[in-house]
Amino acid sequence: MSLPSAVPHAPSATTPAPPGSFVLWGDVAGPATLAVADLREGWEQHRAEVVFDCATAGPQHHTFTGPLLREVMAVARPGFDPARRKERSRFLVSVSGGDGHHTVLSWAEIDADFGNAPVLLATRMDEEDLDAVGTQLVVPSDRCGARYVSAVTGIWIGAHRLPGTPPSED
Ligand SMILES: Nc1nc2c(c(=O)[nH]1)N[C@H]1C(S)=C(S)[C@@H](COP(=O)(O)O)O[C@H]1N2
Ligand SMILES: [Mo]
Repeated sequence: MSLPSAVPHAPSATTPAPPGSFVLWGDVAGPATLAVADLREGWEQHRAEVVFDCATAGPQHHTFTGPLLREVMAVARPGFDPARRKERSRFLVSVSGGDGHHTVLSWAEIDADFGNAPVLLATRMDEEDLDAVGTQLVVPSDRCGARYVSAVTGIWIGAHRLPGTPPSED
C-alpha cells in the first residue's frame, strides 16, 4: 500500500487540498492528504451499481468503483480505541465537496459491527476515472442522492460529545 503523505497540522480553509485530492482530518492521529490515485493503490476495490433519486433531476443510474470509506479512514487513525465498539459509536464523519456541499454519516453506519453499509470513495464513475475531478462518496443504501457528494475535498471525523461532558472512559 502506498502511504499517503501526512500533513503536520489539521487542514483549514487556508490550506486546501491540491486539485482532485482531499484531506482526512479531525480527531485523528495522522491527518493525511489523498489523491484519487492513492485510493486505487492501497485498498481492495469494490464495484457498486446504484440508483438514487434527485428531487430536481429524477432517478440517476451509475456504476462506481473504489475502496470502502472505513478502510481509507483507518490510515488517519481516528481517535477511538478500535477495540471499543461503544466508543466508536459516538463518532461522526463529515464529507465536503469543493462547492461547499457537505453531509454527515455516523461512523456506526459504516462500521462492520454496526450498520456495515458498503460506503465507497469512488475512483471511477461509469468507467470514467475521477482523478481530475476528485473522489465521490457512494452510499448505495441511500434512496436520495444528496449524500453522493462529488468532488470531495475534505473528510472530517470526530466524536459527538454531549455539551458539558468530559470524554468517557468506557
Ligand atoms: N459536491 C456536490 N455533490 C453533490 C451535490 C452538490 O450540490 N455538490 N448534490 C447532491 C445531490 S442533491 C444529488 S441528487 C447528486 C446528483 O447530482 P447531479 O444531479 O449533479 O448528478 O449529487 C449529490 N452530490
Ligand atoms: Mo438531489
